[in-house]
Amino acid sequence: MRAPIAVETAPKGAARPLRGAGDDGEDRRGNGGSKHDTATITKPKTRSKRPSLYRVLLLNDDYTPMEFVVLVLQDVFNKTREDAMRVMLHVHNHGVGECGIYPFEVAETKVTRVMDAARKNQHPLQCVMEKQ
Ligand code: TYC
Repeated sequence: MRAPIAVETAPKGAARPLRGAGDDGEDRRGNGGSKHDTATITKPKTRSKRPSLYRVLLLNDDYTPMEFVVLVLQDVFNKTREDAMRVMLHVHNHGVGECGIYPFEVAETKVTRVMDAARKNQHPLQCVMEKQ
């Protein structure tokens, strides 16, 4: 007759280590995840740079009606009637004036809209952009 083998058992509810010798590393969440799961955030190698800005300018001429210029400034550059009038008069008196400052593609679109409207209405109004 053999002697009974003593088996040491932890009391009910006692803490067990998460990972014991010989287990497979899977955690006990039952989702196949591992307690070694990691998320890696890599720092960009180059820093993102601020976009270059461009000034959009209106040029004076002797023929484009003042009212047309004011409407363009309101419509394309979202100016109030008062601001549009001020910019138009500045261009009229000084030959050139700033409508706004924008990233390249926005500036380009605004220049195109002004030039398209001028051509459509047969006015010689000129609008240009320059790197700030
Ligand atoms: N000089 C124009 C006139 O007397 C008005 C005008 C203002 C034209 C601004 C162009 O960008 C301009 N009718």
